[in-house]
Amino acid sequence: PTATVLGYPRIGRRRELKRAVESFWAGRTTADELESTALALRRDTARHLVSLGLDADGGAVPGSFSYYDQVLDAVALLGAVPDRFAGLTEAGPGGHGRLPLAAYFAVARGAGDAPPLEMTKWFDTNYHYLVPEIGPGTPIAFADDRVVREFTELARPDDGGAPVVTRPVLVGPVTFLLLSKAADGSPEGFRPLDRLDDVVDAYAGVLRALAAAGAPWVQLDEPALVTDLLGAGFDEVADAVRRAYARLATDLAPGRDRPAILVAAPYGDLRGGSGDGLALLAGTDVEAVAVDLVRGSAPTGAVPGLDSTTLVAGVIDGHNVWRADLGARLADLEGLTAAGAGAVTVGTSTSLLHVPHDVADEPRLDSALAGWLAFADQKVAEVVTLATGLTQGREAVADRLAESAAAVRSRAAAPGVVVPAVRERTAALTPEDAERAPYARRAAAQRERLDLPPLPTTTIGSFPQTAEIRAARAAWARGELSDADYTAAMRGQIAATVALQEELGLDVLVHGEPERNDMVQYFAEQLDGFATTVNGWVQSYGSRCVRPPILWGDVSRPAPLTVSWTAYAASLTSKPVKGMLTGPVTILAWSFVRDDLPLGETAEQVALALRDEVADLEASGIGVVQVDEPALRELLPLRTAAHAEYLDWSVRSFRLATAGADVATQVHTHLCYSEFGQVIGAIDGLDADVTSVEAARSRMEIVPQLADAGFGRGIGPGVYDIHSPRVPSVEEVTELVTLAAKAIDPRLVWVNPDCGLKTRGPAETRESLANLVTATRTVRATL
Ligand code: THG
Ligand code: ZN
Repeated sequence: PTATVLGYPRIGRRRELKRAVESFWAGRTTADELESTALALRRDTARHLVSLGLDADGGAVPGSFSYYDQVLDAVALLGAVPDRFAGLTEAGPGGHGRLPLAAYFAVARGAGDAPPLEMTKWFDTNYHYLVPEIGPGTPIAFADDRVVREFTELARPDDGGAPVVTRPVLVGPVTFLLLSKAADGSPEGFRPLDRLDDVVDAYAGVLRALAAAGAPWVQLDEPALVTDLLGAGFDEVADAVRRAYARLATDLAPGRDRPAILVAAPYGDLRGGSGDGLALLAGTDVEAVAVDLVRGSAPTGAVPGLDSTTLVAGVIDGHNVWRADLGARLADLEGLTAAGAGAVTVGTSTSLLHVPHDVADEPRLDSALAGWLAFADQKVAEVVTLATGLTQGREAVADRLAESAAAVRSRAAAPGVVVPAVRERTAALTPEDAERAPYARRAAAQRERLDLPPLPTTTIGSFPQTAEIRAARAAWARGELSDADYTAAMRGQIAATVALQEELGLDVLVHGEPERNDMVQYFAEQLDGFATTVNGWVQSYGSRCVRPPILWGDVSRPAPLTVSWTAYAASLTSKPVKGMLTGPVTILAWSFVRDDLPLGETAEQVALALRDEVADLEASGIGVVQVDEPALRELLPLRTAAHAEYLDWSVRSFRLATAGADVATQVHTHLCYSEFGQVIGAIDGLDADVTSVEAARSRMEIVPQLADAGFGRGIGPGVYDIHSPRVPSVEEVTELVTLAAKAIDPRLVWVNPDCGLKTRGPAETRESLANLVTATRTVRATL
């Protein structure tokens, strides 16, 4: 094929899959009903992609469906199920343990006492995958032929509709193992990659079965080649790739024993690390290599072996929503052909999983802005246009090139894209704007102002978002609830949350955030420079989705964002109330960011808007302000060489947001998703007075790490794992608080849950927080 995409959203344009899966979980539908809904969705999707211009018969349409997660799918394919779920498997083809649908979801979500696989961020995206647990004895075989069945269902449909010959997409064997962690109880020194030969053998079985079913192509995703963050150096990854693809590509006869193989290396630069990943792949016998030409660089000179390999040139951004400059991209493609690539296929830089379905589903977007955007469907059309231009010449697509050029021009000149007052303010910033007074002075002033007990207790900010709260917000959004009634409803919630915290005896209170749908969307809705969508859902994990705002212009704050809610809460209590803001890095990480301004500069603009909000909170009498940065780790570049620059602008933007605060104002921050190792220095660099972090599951592991790094400010390691409905006992919390107070100066320790309580139920929240306060009082008495 001359045009393809590396993957397509699977949740459905109206989140059909989410609804079907959640209804199965709730017991409202059977596994068979779920399977048939999913089949209909896969058929519609594949035929839709053909209608957008992808070939129906050559493997151009990706078979990238998943019920929950593509890494979990690989676990199921291999039957690589941790022991605690072994009882849920049944015998599949070849007698290996296969997961029925209910068991597949149990591995993702936990079952009874068996905790689910851990979840973590997928490369530098807001998508989360499930972390496989691989030990020396974990079963690994070709255990489940779902991928073959899904191919056959579309290639030979039984609904009388048009067939589509798809290209099944699997996580590649090397990446699968590098994303895995060693199963508990593995011997010292064991690494999942030690099981490469077993995984490759199983994949060989899959490829044989796909060839037998008539699949012309298979796609194996190996983004491990573009990152330095998976704990293996280039030489080790290269060695694994050579071994894996010698067995899969060389030993199996193409066409007979296997489909043609496309190895995809999305999310980064295949050539930008310590070795040349493109030359490595071109040197194997795989038929095609997909490179990310948005993040990565194109080959300029000859690459040995590339003349006999198809290059899938990822020139259309799968990670962002801007309409491409097609003329410029066509020039890039023409350059590739000139540089000696064999055949060139036009593709996306990554799967389109990370963008919403269709701009046409956004009736409320400003029409000029809509014209600058490309969601998944528009991107498929762009790829098809470029392929036509490449094979038939520019004249064949002259109209579409002209439209694209006009959109690019209109965007560059549009009001709001560049706002001189915003640019002047960032240009005038000085290093002092990012500096607060020395910590010792701040700490003394804050002690005097806040008068907190040792081991102060607090929460991370959000309280349970009950059905009642969500219904009120939705009714208001639909115009069915007046502003006054909505304000009254939210104030009622805030008053109840404040009363609850006083009753429980917490020391620093919050208002509970009933007015916020999402901690980024809430701010984006109120800041100039952002737009929000109605149907722009993107899968975050499993059935959960987010609607990332679109940051299209210079950012400013037309009016205070949070002050009225926080000040209302403060008016109800004599205890300190903490103002709650989302930090600049997280606002950027969870939005679609502009591609016409360096991220660091956009971060400065957001930081200054937040700085003004901090000042307004202070002016209304608020003495504690928290600026959350849960995504600090997520945006860490995949290449180590780029870390210093990133950490520099990200830390600076947080400091710009907070450094205007008075010495007596206590600045808090909050980080989640563990994996703090690479950002410990940056956590210190934020210079917050108090930092709360996720720590319960790792049993306070981060506290000694911070102590070793010389961290000397307030630290609140989470003592209550809010990802589970379990109520932690007083004994458990006592033990964790004691552990923390031994690992670092106890005068620095705060006691709080791991994260916000928005997803928890009211009853378990009350009970858990009561235990947290009781435990803290016990430990206080021993100090
Ligand atoms: N906001 C955004 N991104 C995030 C988080 C967030 N990424 C990381 C983490 N938190 C992901 N966690 C979640 C948790 C819950 C949901 C989504 C991501 C969720 N979504 C609702 C759903 O799919 O039903 C829809 C929410 C809505 O109505 O807006 O529950 O907090 N941006
Ligand atoms: Zn958190």
